[in-house]
Amino acid sequence: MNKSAKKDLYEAPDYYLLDELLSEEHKLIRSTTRDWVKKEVSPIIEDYAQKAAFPKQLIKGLGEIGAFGPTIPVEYGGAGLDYIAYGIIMQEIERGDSGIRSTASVQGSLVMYPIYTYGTEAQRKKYLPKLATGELMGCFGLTEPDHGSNPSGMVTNIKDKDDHYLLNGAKMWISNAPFADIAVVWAKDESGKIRGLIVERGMEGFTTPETHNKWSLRASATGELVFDNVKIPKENIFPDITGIKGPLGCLNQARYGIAWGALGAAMDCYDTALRYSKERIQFDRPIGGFQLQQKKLAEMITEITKAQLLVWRLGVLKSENRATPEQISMAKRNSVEIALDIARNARQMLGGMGITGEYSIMRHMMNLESVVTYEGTHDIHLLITGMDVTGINAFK
Ligand code: TGC
Ligand code: FAD
Repeated sequence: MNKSAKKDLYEAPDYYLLDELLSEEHKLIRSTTRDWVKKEVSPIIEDYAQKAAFPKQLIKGLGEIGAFGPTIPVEYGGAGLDYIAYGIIMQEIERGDSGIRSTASVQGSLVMYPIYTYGTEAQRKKYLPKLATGELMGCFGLTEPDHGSNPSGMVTNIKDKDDHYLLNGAKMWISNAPFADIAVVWAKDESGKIRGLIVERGMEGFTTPETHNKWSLRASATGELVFDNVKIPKENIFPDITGIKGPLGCLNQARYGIAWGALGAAMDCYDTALRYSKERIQFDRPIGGFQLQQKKLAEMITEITKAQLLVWRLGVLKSENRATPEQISMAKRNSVEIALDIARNARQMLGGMGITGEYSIMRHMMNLESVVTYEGTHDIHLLITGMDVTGINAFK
């Protein structure tokens, strides 16, 4: 067995000197996050993934490194950073594990972002500072058992009962649900308009059964949200946003983070395979000396470099408020696709060792099967690009 297994020796590839595009602050944020991942995530993550448990003890540290709501203004407990910084944080965390990045994405992009963007001042003050530290954890309920890619068809509903709303329905595949203190939930009102509301754990009729037997994102907790005549105080609704553009607006934030994050997983797989290829001897030479293995490595670094440029440019556009949802879809889809390809090839390069938990590759590969599906499937993002370039809707 390779002696370096288990020890986190990660060195990030930067083939085109893209560090020169980053500010000193970006680099500082990156090294802080990278050090935290090496110290807190790498030593324990394989164990938690194997036993299919979420390492709750990481929540406090995630809050401390600014992973929860990095772009939310400081006055609400966020870090007030730009989108490159947010991307870098997601990249470094997912370099450790997609499930831990999921927790951060959901908290920042799918819970804090809608409360900040659509919420009342009272909702912002009540929830955001505690969400930023991890004192409160949130989840995001959009997907339903019969409405995944087509969330507009949702059947979860609210009825106006004068002094409160009555919420009924169910959400499925919800990250963080089993332990979340609050849920941002999307439901239809009597007129069929989609509304967003904040549901708190402890409200009567609200339960969050955990989803078991996942082969992917095993270190992330996934569950259902079940609403059986849950009384929601009127002050818990987002007042002005209606329609599917409300939740889709949040998805833009999270998909952007995934575009950077999946690249982190790809970079970890590449780095691991490169190191292994120089150490592993077969036929009296390092396997990295064989053309077939060099082809794999050369293609990996080419795709990583192209994707690094894509997400960097997207980050600039996003910081300038010029990134379109369609550009975000392209980057999410591309990063996850290349990450999955790289993980599969890197795994093969490690031979039998590649299937073990001694290395991170197989865990990344299995995690990425969720990442390619959630936040819009690979197909859905392709159709978004297709519609954007042709002007023709091929969804329905
Ligand atoms: P469509 O008719 O195309 O549009 C309706 C309205 O919405 C607007 N819109 C957007 N607004 C903001 N951002 C976007 N990305 C938007 N896309 C569309 C659109 O302009 C229109 O506005 P208006 O003013 O004219 O009303 O909507 P549709 O119902 O046909 O749906 C389109 C489609 C299929 C692309 C969309 O529904 C979709 O993206 N489906 C995929 C579902 C999805 O991504 N679910 C993710 C669930 S959350 C999750 O997976 C979290 S995992 C987290 C983790 O663990 O990291
Ligand atoms: P379906 O929509 O049933 O799709 C099945 C297949 O059909 C896919 O290949 C899809 O691409 C294809 N397809 C669908 N429509 C079309 C079309 N028009 N044209 C061509 N092909 C099509 N959701 C949340 O709300 N919150 C969360 O926190 C959350 N976390 C998740 C965590 C995990 C681990 C996973 C696996 C999912 C999570 N999701 C969450 C749900 C996720 O967003 C959905 O799984 C995803 O949107 C796809 O929906 P579906 O699984 O119902 O697949």
